[in-house]
Amino acid sequence: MRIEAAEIVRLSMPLVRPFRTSFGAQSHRDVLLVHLLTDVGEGWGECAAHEGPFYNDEFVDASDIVLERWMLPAVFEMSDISGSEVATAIGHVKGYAAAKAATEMAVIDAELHGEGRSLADYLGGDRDRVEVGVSVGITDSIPQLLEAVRGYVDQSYRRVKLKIEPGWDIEPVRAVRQQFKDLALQVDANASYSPTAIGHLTQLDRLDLLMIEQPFAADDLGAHAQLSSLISTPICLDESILSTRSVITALDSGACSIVNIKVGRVGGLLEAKRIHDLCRSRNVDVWCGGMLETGIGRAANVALASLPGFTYPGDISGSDRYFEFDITEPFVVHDSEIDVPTGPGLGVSVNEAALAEYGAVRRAILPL
Ligand code: OSB
Ligand code: MG
Repeated sequence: MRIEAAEIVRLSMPLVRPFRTSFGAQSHRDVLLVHLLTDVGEGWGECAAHEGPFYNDEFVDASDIVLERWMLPAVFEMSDISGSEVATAIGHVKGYAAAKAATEMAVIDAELHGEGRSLADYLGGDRDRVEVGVSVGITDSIPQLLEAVRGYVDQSYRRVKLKIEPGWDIEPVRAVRQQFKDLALQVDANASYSPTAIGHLTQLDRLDLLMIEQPFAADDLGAHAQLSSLISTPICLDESILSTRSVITALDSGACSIVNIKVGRVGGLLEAKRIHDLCRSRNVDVWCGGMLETGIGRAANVALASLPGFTYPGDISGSDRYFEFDITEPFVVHDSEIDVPTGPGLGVSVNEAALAEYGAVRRAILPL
């Protein structure tokens, strides 16, 4: 397949409610899309990077530059490219996993349009619906948190993830647990604790949690292994997992027993699949993380989560949990599940009017 034209599309989408984590509060998503025209069809990819370098070191204006100057020209130069060759074609760029993932996603989407094949089928998905959950940000008070969780439970979500940080952990989580006895509950600290908090965090073990996600720094596998040895609640890693290599290191060091897979953190859908395959061969549970994606990135996440090793619900909520309106047909949650798209490629179409309503800025990158 040959790429004939590429554009970068940027837009800002207000969130229906601010999303607060240990690394800050966000009131909108600063979206970057890659749009390709090829000889077999068009393709879209979404870059999961956010406005600032606070979740990890990538941020969307940097992803934009790297895409324009190096990644898109590298794939454009190849007279014949397929999705499986993208990672190698742009592998000389260090880092920028979310920009890499967006490039690969757009190429795969175009390729699958040419074949009339769905992304779930291409990746090896084996179910029509996936179980999902919702990630609930830090609130100003426990009553506000209980009200937020109540709203999501009323919308049929059966699994809730609570964001925690030093000063917002045992008490709010215990309050939610006391009020929602049957809710599948887990917490995510986004690397906000120092290893000196290990003793404090062992108190979470009494709250019947599915898992504790990334309490310590991305490069501190030792602290995760230590906490893991003291409690029976599984530790899950997010920020620490950058590739199949880092999964092997993490598992071998005892730092985690569950892996959060995010396409934009590991450099693409195909590396995400390799991580899934590796974990499956070791009987390690995985689940699909989220980065507040639009319908484009969400379609990719849903397809990925349809693979058989995704044994916990994903951080893949309905479009209405994030945006007043999505830029594709909305993803809708029924009974804590989302249908896996069956159409070609990502299986969603981009609504050009919605892009315009969000004030999308489109820049032709190629041909120059
Ligand atoms: O750590 O999982 C995370 C959102 C932005 C950055 C990091 C994370 C998250 C979420 C939201 O938890 C998950 C979602 O997309 O709903
Ligand atoms: Mg996380």
